[in-house]
Amino acid sequence: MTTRIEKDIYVARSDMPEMEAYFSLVAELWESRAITNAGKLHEQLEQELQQYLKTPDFLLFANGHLALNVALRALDLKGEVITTPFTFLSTTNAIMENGLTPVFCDIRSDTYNIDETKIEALINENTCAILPVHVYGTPCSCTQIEKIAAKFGLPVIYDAAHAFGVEVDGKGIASFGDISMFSFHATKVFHTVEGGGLAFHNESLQRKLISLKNFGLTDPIQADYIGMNAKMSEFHAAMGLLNLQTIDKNLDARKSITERYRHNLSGLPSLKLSLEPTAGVKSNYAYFPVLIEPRAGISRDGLFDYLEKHRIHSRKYFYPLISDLRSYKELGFDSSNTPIAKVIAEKVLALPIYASLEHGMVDIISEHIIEYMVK
Ligand code: T4K
Repeated sequence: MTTRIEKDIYVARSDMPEMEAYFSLVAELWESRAITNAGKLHEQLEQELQQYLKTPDFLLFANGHLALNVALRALDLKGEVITTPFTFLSTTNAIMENGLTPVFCDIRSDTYNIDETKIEALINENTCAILPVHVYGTPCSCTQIEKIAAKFGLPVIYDAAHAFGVEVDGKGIASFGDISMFSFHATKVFHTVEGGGLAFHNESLQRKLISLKNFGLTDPIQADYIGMNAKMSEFHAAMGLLNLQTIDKNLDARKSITERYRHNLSGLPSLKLSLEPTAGVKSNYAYFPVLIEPRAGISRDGLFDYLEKHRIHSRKYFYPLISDLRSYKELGFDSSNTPIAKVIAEKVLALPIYASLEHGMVDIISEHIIEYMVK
């Protein structure tokens, strides 16, 4: 018998600052009426995030997707971009929206990130960039990827949407590659409701990135580029400033939830936990994915349905693979070229994790999983 769940439990739940603190921070906007276009709060958040992420340059955007789109546009790329099919649609849509062609590389079965040993075989005269994703916040094999990139003179743009606050040997995750994109969507470890950012260490990019997110304007009466509107408002920046005050406490809470799940679920037949962070990695515990090995009466979809019935809403992040989605399949993309990614996508399930998830509820979720898995 499992404990009855009285309210729905979702895969993520937005952290919210104290309501009064938010209202008092935005109150001045009624006076100033300067509510968007690089306002005061926006500038403050940009500076605080640049420090928190340990990156020399940092810019805020309206959301992670537009940030990635602008990053690709700023590099003036043409041709093929090597990336992973085990990601959210945003990654590859940003490539396509820039008139580029994604080339899917298979992933590693331990980290679910792009397999660096398979990148070089995909490089040809049309290759213009490598776009790896730190899936679930687990760092890619950055050093090896960058060695390959340097050998062929290719830029590396990391989709770090999941990797806010992750560090490797004391260095911010954005210290790798040419540009890293972070998502500050409501479902993320750190959020601004909607929002995103680009971290980079090539100062010459700054002017162009700022211009591209503001229609391409380079001064009030001149535009050097064809840009878009990807600016963050003051109301979003205010949410970010307050959420940044509690981020370390929230990351600690996520760590202890992760440990609780690991303790409850380790050794279960047919259920594989993901890798523990390797030495030197400061994780952000953004997601808690498990793999379900199918056997008689047990499957990932079966567990998903069972949990749904009991008001636990897990998610199949990232199933189907991008190359199996109709919009990509119709263009001729073929998931059989990435067999490991295909298998992982069919087995993976992301369990609920967010800072305010109580340990008692982690135990109840685990109880339901055990009830389903142990037959
Ligand atoms: N690259 C990667 C690798 C990404 O994963 C993403 C976004 C991006 C790029 C692009 O970044 P952004 O442009 O989004 O900044 C969600 C998010 O919308 C998306 O940001 C995220 N990745 C993706 C993995 O997940 P859904 O469709 O799963 O979200 P949704 O609405 O079903 O929400 C999941 C759960 O979160 C809900 O059941 C309840 C909770 N929730 C949701 C919302 C919207 C809240 O607690 N508060 C909320 O406001 O896409």
